[in-house]
Amino acid sequence: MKFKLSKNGRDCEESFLLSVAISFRIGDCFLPDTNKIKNKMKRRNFIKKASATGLGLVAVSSTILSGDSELKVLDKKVDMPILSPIRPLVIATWNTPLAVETAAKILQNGGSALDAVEQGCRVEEANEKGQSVGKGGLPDRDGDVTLDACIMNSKGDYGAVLGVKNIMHVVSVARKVMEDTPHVMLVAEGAEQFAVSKGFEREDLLTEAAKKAWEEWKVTSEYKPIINIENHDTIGMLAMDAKGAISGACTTSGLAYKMAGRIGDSPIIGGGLFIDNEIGGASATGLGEEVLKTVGSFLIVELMRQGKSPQEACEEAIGRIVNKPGKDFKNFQVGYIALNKQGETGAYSIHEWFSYNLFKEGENTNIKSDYFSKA
Ligand code: SD4
Repeated sequence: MKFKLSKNGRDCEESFLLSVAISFRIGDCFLPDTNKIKNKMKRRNFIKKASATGLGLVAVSSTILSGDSELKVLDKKVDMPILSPIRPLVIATWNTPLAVETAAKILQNGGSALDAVEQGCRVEEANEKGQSVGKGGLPDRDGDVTLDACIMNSKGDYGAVLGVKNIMHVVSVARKVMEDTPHVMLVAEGAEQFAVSKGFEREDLLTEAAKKAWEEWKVTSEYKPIINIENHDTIGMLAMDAKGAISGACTTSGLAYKMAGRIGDSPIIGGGLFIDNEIGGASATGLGEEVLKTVGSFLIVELMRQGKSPQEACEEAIGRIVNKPGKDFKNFQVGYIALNKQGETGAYSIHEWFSYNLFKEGENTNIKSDYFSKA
């Protein structure tokens, strides 16, 4: 089947496949009006099929794809990603609807994935009810709330702060580290001083509720970091904006009643978060020590690079933890989320009750993750 294509209607020919692929990218203006509805339907079917394969060999004109008004169709075959209609897209750990909605709104208004993940994570940092992130996070064994956060952009830049006291929006401090310093990580007092120098205000992060919980814990003071299998709020968020750029962020107060100075996976590149804009991104939650020992988020992105789907990659990363000889994983949880460049997502955890929020095709849904430990 052939269409006539040109600026007005018209003087160059290409295959139906090409016209559909191009019309998806640059709108319907090249298709004759009378065929618009019919072709929209065909385009949808085509896109569905194409996005299942991820890559398609199509004939394209680089001029057309750039949106240039000088339209020339060159007989040139290139491998190009078939764009899927799912942008923008946001995925985040746990039941974090407001954070995801905030990120999604930024993307729907044409904002960047980087702004989306930063602003989305800030919602949870400010949510005092969340006991493992930001203000209201449970303290370490000495009663100090210390926060960890990191952020990565689509260029592969990374910034992180570790063990920071008195500053609520550590994800934004991490972004400042990434953008305004020659370093990638700042820790403890140095990070706090840097934050203050950038205009962040010091405040007490220990809420009455968290103080009460800590005082109750002190009665037994069982010296064992607690990892609650069912109830977390540490947020790892991945977003893809309208341009297809992927960014991610992760922010936490870490394990409740941890040793002073303990750092988990959340602020560590490749542990709690990894982004490679060519491939996709991944983020982790749960017992950070186990995530770090398997470099979980980096592993997932590398598995996707080798051709695994986000779901398969998350499952294999959980497998690397639970299949260690003699590993007793009954009392800890790890959960992963991932997305790839085609807009496919995945999630998997060791135990039941890990969930994630997904914003896709205009809908923000909390979804229960599949899991390994099914008695
Ligand atoms: C940590 N991964 O510090 C974090 C904790 C977490 O929900 O995710 N809690 O190990």
